[in-house]
Amino acid sequence: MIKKVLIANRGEIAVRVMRSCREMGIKTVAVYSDADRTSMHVSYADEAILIGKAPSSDSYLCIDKIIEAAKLSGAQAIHPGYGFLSENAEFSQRCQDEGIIFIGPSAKSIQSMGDKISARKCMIDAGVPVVPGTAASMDEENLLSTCREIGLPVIIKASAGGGGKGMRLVRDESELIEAYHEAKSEAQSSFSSDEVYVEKYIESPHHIEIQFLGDMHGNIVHLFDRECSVQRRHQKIVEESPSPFITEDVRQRMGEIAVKAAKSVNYVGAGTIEFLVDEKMNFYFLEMNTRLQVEHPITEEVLGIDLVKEQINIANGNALRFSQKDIEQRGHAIECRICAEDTENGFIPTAGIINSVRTPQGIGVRVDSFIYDGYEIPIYYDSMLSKLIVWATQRKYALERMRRVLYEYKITGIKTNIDYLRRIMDTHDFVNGEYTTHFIEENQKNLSSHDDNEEEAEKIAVIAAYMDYIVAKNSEFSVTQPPHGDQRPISRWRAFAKQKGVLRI
Ligand code: MV4
Repeated sequence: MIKKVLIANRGEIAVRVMRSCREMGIKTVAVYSDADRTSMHVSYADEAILIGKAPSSDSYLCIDKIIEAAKLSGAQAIHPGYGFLSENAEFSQRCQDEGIIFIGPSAKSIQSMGDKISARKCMIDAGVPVVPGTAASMDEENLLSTCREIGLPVIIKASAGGGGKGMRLVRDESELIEAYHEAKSEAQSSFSSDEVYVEKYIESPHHIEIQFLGDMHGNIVHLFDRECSVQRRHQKIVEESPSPFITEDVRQRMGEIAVKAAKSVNYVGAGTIEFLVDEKMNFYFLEMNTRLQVEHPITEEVLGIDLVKEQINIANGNALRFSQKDIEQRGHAIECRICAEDTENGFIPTAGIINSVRTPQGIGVRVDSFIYDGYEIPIYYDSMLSKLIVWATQRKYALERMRRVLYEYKITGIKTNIDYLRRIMDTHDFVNGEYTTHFIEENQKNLSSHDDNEEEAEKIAVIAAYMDYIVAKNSEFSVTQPPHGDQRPISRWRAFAKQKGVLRI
């Protein structure tokens, strides 16, 4: 029985994992870097161990230090979260060799799914539909003939890749050789492997994934779908469940295929199978993720299942606590990723001190976060600060709720993408649930901020006028500054509002 878990991660996911541990009566051990002394995951845990300098390579990616911390603290298990060592086969193996439970699949599973060519091969053998393409590493001699067989356009991908790196789209035969060499050299420098393969390019696909769980007794269940097509440069921004695109019939078939895929590799733990879904709702295996994913909460909200608890239950060697017929999607969930970034300046990450946080609350609202008033965001890690998750009985109500909580969320001191997310929630295609992976590029105009200035000026004018009225009526009333939002003095609001021509008094 696991009584103490070391969480080999930081940020919101470390806190998220600890919350489930606490409910289960399991002690938690945090590990942290120099830059994370004041991080929330450190204060939340029962114990915390400093493991090194700020760069991840000296701390959160250091297998030896994390194993040592587990031994020092007497933790029987390690939860890797997402990112960092979560899909590192060597780490999973080291845990096993040291007699520590890795809360995740075996090194073998991680390895075979990490290599995209071998993953494709596994899936073909299992009878899972994959994108038409090559079954082996691509060499230059067979390149042209293979691409003619598949038919243009094709996409060249790195076998060790994922997430868009080392990927090249080829629409014309004349571009083929150059794209091939570019993909190869990018793959080499990013992943130290220049193995590439070729797939038919699916135009305007949806990115839809199926969550599943497998135990050590051979039981596998799928946990339905998540629509993840709102992405920018292969970074997901918004996810929702169920997908507004697929029909019940396609959803059932995708679920069954996911179970078949997981069974064929004797999968143990929580995993996700990603599909590309074309306009005709044909779906093709894309990748299998062998970790708990950032967007897992929308599945939890729709199913009422705590995925971290299930992971721990599986790691304890217990059988799954439910069967497929017990699992039903109820209502609709949306997640927005709140990031410290400047959406007006190429989405560059913004560092600095958070002055204040007003966190949304209320029915159907969940905030997975690790920020607090006065917290300084280190420059060394991911820019994601929190995840805003809403649930409601229907999609349209979930959308209304998301708009409301994005309004309520106020983070001052640093720039965030909250206004950008609000614009996504107001974009026609998102509102109607009619979007593909091209949503962000197709809506760049709607999503840029120029409209906001007018709206803001109007609000400022109203506030300024109201303040004037109060001051005139009662000179004892002290007008200072609002606790949140615009921290400029009243005089500057007035000047700004006047300049905009919206203030008449
Ligand atoms: C594709 C594709 C179209 N056809 N493969 C992007 C990242 C990596 N996970 C796979 N990706 C894609 N693979 C074929 N055969 C289009 C994409 C793609 C994409 C996929 C999911 C979400 C967003 C995307 C944005 C651009 C391209």
